[in-house]
Amino acid sequence: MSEKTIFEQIRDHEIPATFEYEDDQVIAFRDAHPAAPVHVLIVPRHAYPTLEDIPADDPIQLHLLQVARQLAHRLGIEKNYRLTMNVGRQVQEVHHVHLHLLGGWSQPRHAGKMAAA
Ligand code: DGP
Repeated sequence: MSEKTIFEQIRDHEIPATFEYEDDQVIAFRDAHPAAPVHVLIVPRHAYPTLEDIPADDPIQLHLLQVARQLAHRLGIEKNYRLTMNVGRQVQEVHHVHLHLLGGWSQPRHAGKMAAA
């Protein structure tokens, strides 16, 4: 049997995390190394390694966005937030697909100011 990803261990409550949401398809919890005042990871229960591993017609893709919007409202950041998804071995730290929801800044954070490197 292959080893579980860290996010599967969180899903299965084998390691702790601060959960913000869960349903039968996804879980959402606070990022351990927040890059913004609010930083939540939205993660399919099924451990697809990357977005490219999800079947193109799988509705989980839409569900990730719907949960992100819902959480943005619940966490009070719906006026300004950023969604990011790293895709691929060179850019993902955790090889279990996840959507980052970031927000809560007190100053403007235009995407053009994101680091290019
Ligand atoms: P990415 O680079 O897109 O694969 O982002 C992985 C994120 O996962 C990164 O922002 C830190 C977060 N992370 C890694 N390990 C843990 C953990 O054990 N618990 C939580 N809550 N977050 C983690």
